[in-house]
Amino acid sequence: MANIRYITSGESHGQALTGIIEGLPSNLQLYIEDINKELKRRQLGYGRGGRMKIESDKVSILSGLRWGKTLGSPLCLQIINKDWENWKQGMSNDLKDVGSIEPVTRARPGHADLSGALKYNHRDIRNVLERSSARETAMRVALGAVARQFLSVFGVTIGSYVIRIGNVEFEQSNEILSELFIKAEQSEVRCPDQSASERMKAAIDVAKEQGDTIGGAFVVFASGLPIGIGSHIQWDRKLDGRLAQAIMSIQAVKAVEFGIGAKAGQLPGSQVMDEIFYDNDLGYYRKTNNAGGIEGGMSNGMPLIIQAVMKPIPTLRKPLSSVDIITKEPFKAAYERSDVCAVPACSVIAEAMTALVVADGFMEKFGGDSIEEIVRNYKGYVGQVREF
Ligand code: EPS
Repeated sequence: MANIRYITSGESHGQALTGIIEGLPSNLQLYIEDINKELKRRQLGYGRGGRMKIESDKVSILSGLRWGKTLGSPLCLQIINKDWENWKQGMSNDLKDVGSIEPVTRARPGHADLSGALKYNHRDIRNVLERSSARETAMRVALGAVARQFLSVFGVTIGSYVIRIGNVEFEQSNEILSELFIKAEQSEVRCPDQSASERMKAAIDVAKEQGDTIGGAFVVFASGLPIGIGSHIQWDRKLDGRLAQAIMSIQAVKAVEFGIGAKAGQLPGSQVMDEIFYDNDLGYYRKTNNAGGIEGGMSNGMPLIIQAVMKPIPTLRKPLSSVDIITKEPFKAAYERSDVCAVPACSVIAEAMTALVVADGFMEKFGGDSIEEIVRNYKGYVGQVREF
């Protein structure tokens, strides 16, 4: 059903990540520097491990773009893994390199390792972990950056901020989303509040000292959506369902909520619904946004507010019990290189996934093969709603 389709390939220590995205209109101006800017945002964040010192992700566009504008044909994106230099034999596609590095046989709890090895019949867990690694999300951010540039034509902006690391919370107020975002961009943990940021960094330091890892939660928002992206008429057209799947698919995400989310189950209906008002200038409007901008599976004109939870990264320096898949002997897992906390990066990835879903919803609603045609359709519809 998707109007915009995309797929990624690539192993964490392989040659490159690639992505193909199809269904975008022609004549859309794309700025590669803006894609690279998003890639850089994903690489930041207090608590990342040694790998981020090796990589500095840059995208190349191999097809679908001519003289800065899309052709309407599939775009092919590529990000080279710099770490590949250190893995040329270990991750080679040539039979002659068989056995050049030791197989990984010790399954890490909380990873795809054990289920993946059994399902795909691999005696070397590296064949699983190389793809299950969150390295793959670099390409999703690049694809999302393309979707963002499409959405910016219609004034849609997407941002995020971190609200929790471990037990340290940022108390949310009614501050304007764009201002929260500007402050988050200045924080090493992407939290809008300076004192909470310091406490979050301290919590990451404690986890690191203890050989442990730490998770958290963040908010993703999208402003400027017209009313009616997504639909109530069928389960798989609902915008919240589509966003939930997209964000839940990010490695280590364990919960996705809209608006007040789980709290809605604890309050009476009178305190949950957003009452409707009308003003000659504003049209229909709400004073609250408990629904997070979606009612009946459709955008309702209020900003989309999504909250998501990331579990702690499962690669720990602190030993955990597991079993060797060859000898079946118990062992204590111990790994050197890993991120301690990737919640700030995860929020940037969730922005990208949100952009891809919303762009897909735009293509569904406004159709068209060229950007000019879509803009015409968009303006016609927005005018219709205004005059309703
Ligand atoms: C990851 C482990 C670490 C992270 C990696 C995800 O990589 P390595 O095993 O090479 O040290 O740095 O994240 C990235 C490479 C990235 O670009 O985000 C894992 O096991 O998922």
